[in-house]
Amino acid sequence: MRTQVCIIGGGPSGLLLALLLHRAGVAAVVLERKSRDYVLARIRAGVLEQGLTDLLAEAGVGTRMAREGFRHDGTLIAAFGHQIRIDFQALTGRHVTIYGQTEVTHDLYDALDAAGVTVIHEAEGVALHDLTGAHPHVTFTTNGTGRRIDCDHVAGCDGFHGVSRAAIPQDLRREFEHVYPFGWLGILSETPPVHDELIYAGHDRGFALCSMRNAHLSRYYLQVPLTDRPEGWTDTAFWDELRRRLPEEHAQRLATGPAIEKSIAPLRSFISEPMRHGRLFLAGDAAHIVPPTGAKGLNLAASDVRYLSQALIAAHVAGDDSLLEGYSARALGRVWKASRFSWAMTRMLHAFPDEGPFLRRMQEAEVETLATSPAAQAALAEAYVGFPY
Ligand code: FAS
Ligand code: PHB
Repeated sequence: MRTQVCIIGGGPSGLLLALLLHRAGVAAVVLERKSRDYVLARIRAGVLEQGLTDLLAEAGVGTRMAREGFRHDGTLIAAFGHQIRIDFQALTGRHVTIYGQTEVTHDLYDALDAAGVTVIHEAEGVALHDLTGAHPHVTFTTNGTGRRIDCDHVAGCDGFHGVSRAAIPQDLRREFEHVYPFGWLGILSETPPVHDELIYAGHDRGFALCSMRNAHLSRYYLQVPLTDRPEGWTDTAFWDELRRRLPEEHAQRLATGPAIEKSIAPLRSFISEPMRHGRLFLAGDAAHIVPPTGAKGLNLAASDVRYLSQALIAAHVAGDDSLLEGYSARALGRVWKASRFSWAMTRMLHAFPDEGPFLRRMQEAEVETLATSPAAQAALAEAYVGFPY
């Protein structure tokens, strides 16, 4: 088989890239390790920056999102006795949209099916070859049969645990990592959200986040030790702990019910440079991971895909490789700024008992500053709604 761009990974990065390329007349094939059902069963991000919603609309997959997504003009930061509403609209003129990543993935799959773009599922043993030579190609197996795709470029959209990043020789990669000493226990419940906007709550007992998917589906998270397991938390224990970490007025209003999904995700900050090696270009979690405190993971995948799709289209349609040459530096510029924001939000609102009372007072001072400084609130709002592409 031959194509122009072979995309490794059928998550949001790979699927959106395939759709944008197809709409510009650039041929692409997506190789996904898992089944479609497995990919569609994942519960992940929920907050979409305007840059992402605009890109999805441009890709022709904005209709259901516009109908079912929720526009949020602000969020609540609750810590150290303060409740600070960050007014995105007043401070930046922009908003975010609440629409689950699962729904984005559904919409992308539907659009790719309608466009007739090939997505090969359960592709095993994907390997990248001749990335700096004249015949870049990808090999893999499906149902035990060895297969090969010859291509002009490879897009590594296969997430943190994929194979693409490792195809860049170790001595050419610079990796930056910070692992946080806790995880997030997340649940999904068929209950009305506790508040009409998200609540990011800091407490001596640990961080809590109140999010949602729609008026009848809530998403909650608790900071938990890395040694915890989801099965070690009963629903009752979860709800009781969430109430302890929320301001009283919200705790009293909390509607509880059975968890329909319960999982623990570790938190890390990770960036691998460069995001290019010969004919291979990385996008999304394949190149970087952020703690979800800033709601940036999916949104950074989107800006990578915007830049990479523009570069590949220029190369294949106009024969201009200049954007490909500049892709890694351009993408990393936005990645580092969003990574700093995600790290700062995590540091401000989580409990770090091993770091002693000085850090706790620094966190308190940061929240006090946020409560009293319009400039500090504007800086948080600017980063949260998303830096310009
Ligand atoms: P993805 O990991 O989504 O997709 C990569 C795809 O490549 C997967 O489908 C995988 O099966 C496939 N793949 C892997 N190896 C392969 C191989 N060798 N061959 C072929 N295919 C291969 N972000 C937020 O903003 N907010 C959140 O709340 C949030 N929660 C998260 C919770 C969890 C548990 C995780 C893991 C991530 C979370 N994220 C969150 C971040 C997440 O949304 C990512 O940023 C987003 O999925 C990035 O999309 P992709 O780059 O497409 O990577
Ligand atoms: C979510 O709804 O899953 C979510 C929202 C905001 C975050 C992280 C996760 O910062």
